[in-house]
Amino acid sequence: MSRKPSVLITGASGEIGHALISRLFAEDRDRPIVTLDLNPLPAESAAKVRQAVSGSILDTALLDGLLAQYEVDHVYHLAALLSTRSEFSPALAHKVNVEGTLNLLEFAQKQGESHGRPVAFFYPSSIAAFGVPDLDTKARAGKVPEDDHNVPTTMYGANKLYCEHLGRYYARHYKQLAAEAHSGRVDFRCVRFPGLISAETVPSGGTSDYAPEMIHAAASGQPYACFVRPDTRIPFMAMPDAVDAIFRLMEAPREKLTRTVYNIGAFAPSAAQIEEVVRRAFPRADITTKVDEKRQGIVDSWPADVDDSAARTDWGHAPQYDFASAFGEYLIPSIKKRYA
Ligand code: AKB
Repeated sequence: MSRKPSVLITGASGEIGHALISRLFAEDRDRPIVTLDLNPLPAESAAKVRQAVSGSILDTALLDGLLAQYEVDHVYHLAALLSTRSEFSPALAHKVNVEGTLNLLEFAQKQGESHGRPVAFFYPSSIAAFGVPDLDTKARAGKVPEDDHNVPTTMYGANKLYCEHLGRYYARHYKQLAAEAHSGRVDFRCVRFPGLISAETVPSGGTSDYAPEMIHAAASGQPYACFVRPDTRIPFMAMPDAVDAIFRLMEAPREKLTRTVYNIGAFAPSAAQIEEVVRRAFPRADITTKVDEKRQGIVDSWPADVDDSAARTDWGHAPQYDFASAFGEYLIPSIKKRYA
């Protein structure tokens, strides 16, 4: 039982969770962190949290138990089935991605009602929320703003887009016909992440995974067949900048935020450009291209880049790494050390 203001992270065993726990722990060791994931937390993360709960975000009894046990005022709801995985099990994806998010929003609403303060709720949406109809439109669209091309083709993208709206509903319109005001208990803050690349972990189940897979395979001496055409382009970001964006958004004064959902970008290389830097760093890399037309179709429906001017203006989004420094100063040196 902890009545100290606490943090709840779902999906904490995933890529973002790993980096987020390290940063939250480094910033404030006294703030209890509770995690919820089906998979066990890696030992390094487990050492930094108050309680690592093994369980599902669909288990409302478990969530009610956490509600009684902790005074949560920050939720980072990272649990999700990613885009490729979701296409193989769309109904399960809907359950986890939508019903799971609804459960967490309800949890945050109840927490806010019980301790009387708004619960800051971070939700990672994705460039998958976009759906660009064809490659000509993608080339013409350039940096796409948040409210354009919101017609995703994937179950994951549809889930993310809908949950963005659910979050806005809880933050601004919850039970709008009730006699007493109920909204405002959930302070919903969301970014649409581009593809993320971490030096420490390899993602699984996503469709932007070709970039991290290529570099980790090259560093570990494994052959890699890239599943998209060399000219394929979507935005990417180095993991430290993703975590930095989460912190900046969560720390921003509420009155500065003009939206609940923000695009964020950093760099937008083609697959050929990624392959070139990877080959330069690992001259013996065995990289080939074997296009998977279906996964290619998904990546082609995502924008080549995003307009993140609102994030830069409202809460100071300022990624430290561009394409050259993300690889040259962060990914390649750290990954070389990791696989040495
Ligand atoms: C995926 O590929 O599904 C994710 C994403 C772009 O949200 N990495």
